[in-house]
Amino acid sequence: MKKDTAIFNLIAEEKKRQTVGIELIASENYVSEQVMKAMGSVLTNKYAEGLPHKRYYGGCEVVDKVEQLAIDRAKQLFNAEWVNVQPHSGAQANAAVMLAVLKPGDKILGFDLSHGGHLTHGSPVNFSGKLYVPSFYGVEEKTGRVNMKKVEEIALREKPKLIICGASSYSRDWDYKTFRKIADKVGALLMADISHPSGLIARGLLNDPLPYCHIVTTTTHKTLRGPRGGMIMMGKDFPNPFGEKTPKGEIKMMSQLLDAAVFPGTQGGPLEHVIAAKAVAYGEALEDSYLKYCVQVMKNAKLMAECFVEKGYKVISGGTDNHCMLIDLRSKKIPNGLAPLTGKLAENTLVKADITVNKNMVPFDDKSPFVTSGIRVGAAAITTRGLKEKHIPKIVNLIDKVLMNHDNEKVILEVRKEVNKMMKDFPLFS
Ligand code: DSN
Repeated sequence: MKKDTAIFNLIAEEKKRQTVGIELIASENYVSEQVMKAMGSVLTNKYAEGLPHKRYYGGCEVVDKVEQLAIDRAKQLFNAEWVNVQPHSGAQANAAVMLAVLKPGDKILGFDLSHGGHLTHGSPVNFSGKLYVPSFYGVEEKTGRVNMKKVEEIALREKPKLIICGASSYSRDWDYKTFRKIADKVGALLMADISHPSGLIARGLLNDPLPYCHIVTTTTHKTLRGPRGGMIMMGKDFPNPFGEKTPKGEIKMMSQLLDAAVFPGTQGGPLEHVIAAKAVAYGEALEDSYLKYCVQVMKNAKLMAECFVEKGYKVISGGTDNHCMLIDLRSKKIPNGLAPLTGKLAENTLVKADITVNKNMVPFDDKSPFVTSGIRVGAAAITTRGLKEKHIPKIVNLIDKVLMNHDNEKVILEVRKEVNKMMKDFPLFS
């Protein structure tokens, strides 16, 4: 077989891009070499539809042990009674939950996408908004925070069957206890999607949804620092409230509905190589060094938000409790004659200086999702590289310098050189 130089040259190019730049996309991180090795292993060759020891294929005795280890470590990490580690992504995990607990046309209540929610929480362009009938809560314009009284009002009015808490760009912690009270009041099930802060939650640094939410989903590749993938968990399994029975006439447990919704409901063969990499990442996340990492992520993010505020940027809600923040660029004063900032312009200009962020809608945005008025910034990836508080003001200064000179290629090039020089001190790959 001929070596595929086209692809391997591109992989080398991407490796260089990841190495020389400052990565601030809040949903990205750098996995360890052993996580990558597990993903690139012979486990990719194996079909294993089903669950450990209940497969539809022969030869699964080794992958059974791999998947069981992933399950056991995930349970230990999150203090969960039940987990399914097979979802290929967070979207797949959420699709499986909805298939398990809803019928088409049922009502759901989620966090508004334009306020920081996620596509799979009821957006009209996503299966969740096409198959189910969504309503939304958002943040308050003044505080940038979710107001639980408003959530309750909307829940009482809409009577959803499923309430979803969790976000893809919200910098504050969640009041899962009050969400559960509201869910109980309206007879809804409660799901938390903790994809973004799951690592920080696992290590006890943020509120824990597992005692309060019926079902919890997460991706595995953000703060959790594992391979791209998803997972579904329950703090405690419970008899399904829909009366679905086993062939023997017993009420099925919720775990049975969820397992069936993952496979055969929404997926085929599990990706055992990715599940092995998840197991490695969960093992790493149980170590003391990962707790230290999470503490540093939060310190870096908090300081970064403060530095942006000091420079005159509006950080939604005024700061952050977790790893990320959302910046509304509209109120930043810019030099005379310079075109106003948008998320798109900021993202495109910063990338020329090897600083990567993503444009993001901000609450009450007047621009389209392709332009946006904001950027989302996170500290998970740079903290993996080893950056600490002393580096944060410098990064914010560099970002500000680029944005305040976004028409000046010379200044952008100077910043790029500084970025590349700075990141040389934080080698990533051996
Ligand atoms: N795209 C992910 C994020 O960036 O948060 C969510 O799916």
